[in-house]
Amino acid sequence: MEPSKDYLFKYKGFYFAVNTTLEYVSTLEDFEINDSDIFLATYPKSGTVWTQNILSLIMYEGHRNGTENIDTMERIPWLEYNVNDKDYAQLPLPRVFVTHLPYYLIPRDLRNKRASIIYVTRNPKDVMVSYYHFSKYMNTLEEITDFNLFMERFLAGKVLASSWIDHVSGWYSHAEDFNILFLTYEEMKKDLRSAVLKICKFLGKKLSEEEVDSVVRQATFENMRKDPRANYENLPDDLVDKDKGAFLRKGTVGDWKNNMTVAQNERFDQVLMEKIKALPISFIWDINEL
Ligand code: PPS
Repeated sequence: MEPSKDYLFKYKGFYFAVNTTLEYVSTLEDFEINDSDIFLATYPKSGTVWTQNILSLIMYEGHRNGTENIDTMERIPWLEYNVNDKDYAQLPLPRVFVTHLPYYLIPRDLRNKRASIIYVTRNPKDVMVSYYHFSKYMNTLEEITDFNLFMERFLAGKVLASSWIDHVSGWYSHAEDFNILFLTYEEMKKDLRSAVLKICKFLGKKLSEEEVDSVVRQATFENMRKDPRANYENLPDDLVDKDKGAFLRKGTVGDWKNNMTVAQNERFDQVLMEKIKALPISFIWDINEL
């Protein structure tokens, strides 16, 4: 079954939500970049908002010490969903953007190792389960209550951001073209401080011990959940159904085990596991493996 045109449109083989336009996304390959730009790229539900908050805390002292009350989404805007029609060329440098774009639709100038990209992946069973719950919460996504049906859509890449495996393998196999740092959700979960330090090193940002402590403290699941700047709670009511979930839902590793039946897990493995094993990533599937 094809996704409903009320929710998604396709551009160059990639599904976008209808809260952006084909005219706009088709300009992004020519989007002008600065060498100081930072792009956070992810497949949905892989730890985007988490890393977005970490980047905001690392880059902006006023966020770290609480003197600036700016929502992460405003601070680090979505490249392909420019909902407020901002002139991105006018943003102060260094600009930080977040995107779900595949490697082949990203601004062309990022090739030749210009600017900095951070790409975060997460084990795809947790991605899929998180996505399933998210599609009930987000009014811009088609709500599919039948998990089996949602899984088939996910496996076929007929969801926003298309195929998970194509997204991840595309970015990894073109790593040489970019100045890119790869992180996983699970390594952030295992040792958040090390992940923060890795990001600082990659971006050449020197923070004191206390500043790193402050970033780590404000980026834990529990603290982010309470932080209106970081938890996306200020999204307009027409965009989300606040009775049906939250951006920060469980924040753990292995929640797929509470959602997938044995048969569904077998089906998932049958379709994707061979390709997953070919990726240069050792996925962690269970919280006890951390
Ligand atoms: S989106 O819609 O693509 O931007 O979603 P994304 O932010 O990529 O993914 C949402 C999941 O990330 C979890 N999350 C966190 N986990 C651990 N620690 C922190 N601080 C954190 N912040 C967000 C969030 O809970 C979603 O996962 P699930 O499994 O649904 O809980």
